[in-house]
Amino acid sequence: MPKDLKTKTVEAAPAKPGGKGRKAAGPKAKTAAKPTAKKPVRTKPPAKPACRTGYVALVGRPNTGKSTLLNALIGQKVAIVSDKPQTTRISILGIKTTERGQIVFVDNPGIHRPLHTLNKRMMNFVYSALETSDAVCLLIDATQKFGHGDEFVLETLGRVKTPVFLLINKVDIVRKDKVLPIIDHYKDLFPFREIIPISALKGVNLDILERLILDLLPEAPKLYSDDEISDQSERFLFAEIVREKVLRYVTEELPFATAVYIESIERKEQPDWKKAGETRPVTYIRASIFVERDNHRKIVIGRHGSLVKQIGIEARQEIAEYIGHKVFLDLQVRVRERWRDSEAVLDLIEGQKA
Ligand SMILES: Nc1nc2c(ncn2[C@@H]2O[C@H](COP(=O)(O)OP(=O)(O)OP(=O)(O)O)[C@@H](O)[C@H]2O)c(=O)[nH]1
Ligand SMILES: [Mg+2]
Repeated sequence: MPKDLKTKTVEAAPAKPGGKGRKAAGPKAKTAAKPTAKKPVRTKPPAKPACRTGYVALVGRPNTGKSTLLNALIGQKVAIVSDKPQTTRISILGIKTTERGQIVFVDNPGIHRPLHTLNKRMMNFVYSALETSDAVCLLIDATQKFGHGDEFVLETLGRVKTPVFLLINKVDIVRKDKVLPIIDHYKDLFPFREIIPISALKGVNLDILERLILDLLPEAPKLYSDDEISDQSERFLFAEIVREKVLRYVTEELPFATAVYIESIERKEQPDWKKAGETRPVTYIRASIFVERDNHRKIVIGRHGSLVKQIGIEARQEIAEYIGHKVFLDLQVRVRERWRDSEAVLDLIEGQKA
């Protein structure tokens, strides 16, 4: 890969006050303007800065913190997060509207070598995000050693023609002296526009990232209204919330072999027993958790149904908080053999996003 020494690096920690950073204009400013004007001066209103808008793809190996970053940048939970790899399965938009413009972040599945049809579809989301975005943020995990997976990621980026930021994530849990060798290693591997150590979890350097992205986005009108934050439907979000709770409790093969399908969402008005004659909204949700084998089903159900009950409690609470009223959640665990290779099941699950 070409060497490019122009890659710029942002410091891990913000400059200390009084340190080496650029100083604000001091007393000099006082002497700058002499009141000499005799003629009336027509002051033009300052030109409104151009609105900058574009798509920014978040890519990287599974588990590097892309969805955590998306949520931190938007300031609200848009994508689910887990400590299991391959959590995100389809691209999700997070729309950030600021005074300077609109950044449409595209969270993606982690880059990996695909085995099942599900994984091929996941990678297709990554490829199309890379092709259609105005900039790319490649996240790496500062706690992980460079390996074959990272080589594969860099190969995948070979097709990218737009600026690529390298974000060294999770710097909150590595010693500062571990970050510099990572920067040194990566800057010779790809012509990154900038290399920025960040912590998606703690919000470190995200303001700098946002500013640098806006600097390079094209001047264009906004694509979404100011109050829109994502492109996903409520239905898809609810399915994802259930899946996030499943991922919290399952291990080994199961995180990869589980999918969630929302069968129905029904909103009803029910008599409010606190206020005579009035009603209150209640939402009834029926959801299926798909697994591939009967032993998977037994694990997800748990002893006397204890695990599926716990998953249901946590998902119901979060969904109720999101919609702001009472929710009933009916969860069924169903076996769908080899669903990861079934176009029909995959269509069903992806179709929930529309
Ligand atoms: N300490 C620390 N942990 C982080 C940070 N960012 C993410 N994590 C953790 O890393 C794990 C993976 O985070 P995700 O946001 O789901 O990662 P992802 O890249 O979206 O993963 P996939 O969707 O599987 O590709 C979770 O346990 C997060 O809490 C960070 O800045 N610091
Ligand atoms: Mg993710």
